[in-house]
Amino acid sequence: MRKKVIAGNWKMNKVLSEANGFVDEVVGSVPDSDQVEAIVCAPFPYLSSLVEKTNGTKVHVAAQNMHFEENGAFTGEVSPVMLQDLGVTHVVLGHSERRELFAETDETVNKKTHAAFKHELTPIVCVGETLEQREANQTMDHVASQVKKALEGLSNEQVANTIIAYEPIWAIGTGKTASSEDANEVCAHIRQVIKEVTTEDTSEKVVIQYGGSVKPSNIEELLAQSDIDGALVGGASLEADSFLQLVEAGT
Ligand code: G2H
Repeated sequence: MRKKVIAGNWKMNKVLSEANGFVDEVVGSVPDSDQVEAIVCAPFPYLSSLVEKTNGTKVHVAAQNMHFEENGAFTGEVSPVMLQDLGVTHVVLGHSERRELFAETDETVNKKTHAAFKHELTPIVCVGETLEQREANQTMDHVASQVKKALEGLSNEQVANTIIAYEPIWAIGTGKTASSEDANEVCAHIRQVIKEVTTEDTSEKVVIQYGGSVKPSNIEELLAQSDIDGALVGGASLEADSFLQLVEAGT
């Protein structure tokens, strides 16, 4: 039985006092359940403070990106060594906004998944199709290709510990959600692709999230699907009340 993983992706939002206030409110109220894991994906400047505040609680802290190199002349970048040193546990990789706006490629995502495991960070690898690709019936092939490339060269054990977030780009921040059946169909396909490149046992362990306009009113229906094991949530994760409702839905 896979646990549900609810990750709030704040993107480039909040100032430090708001980030701290959110976590202060949330840590005491997240359900004490082994069935659900709560993760806050915060901007780099807040990670240190949030790790300290969540120490010993059920809330995990994730970065929203990182470089694949450990150190060096990469002005403006943050390395996996730095994240590990801070006590960050997860890292979002290959979000469509990074792929579209910051030239992230399948190749760099793959380098980053390897770097994440090297530094004991759990990667949350984002994949998903554009509206054009969906309309051209390319969703399954495109997503399969992104998943295979992101996981290339990982051991089965590492794959089993990877979180995949399926986020159709046309559903991100638009208020449009894929129907729960459509989302599940793609998530099941992702599991099948993972099975083909690893083993059935490995594929059954992988947590596959859905992302794209998830909110308290649609989370239960999504989590009721056979292959949706959680959600990567943007807009609806910014308020503590809403985030807690989303986590509660996973219990
Ligand atoms: C998709 C999602 C979080 P939102 O990017 O990663 O954002 O829930 O606002 O669509």
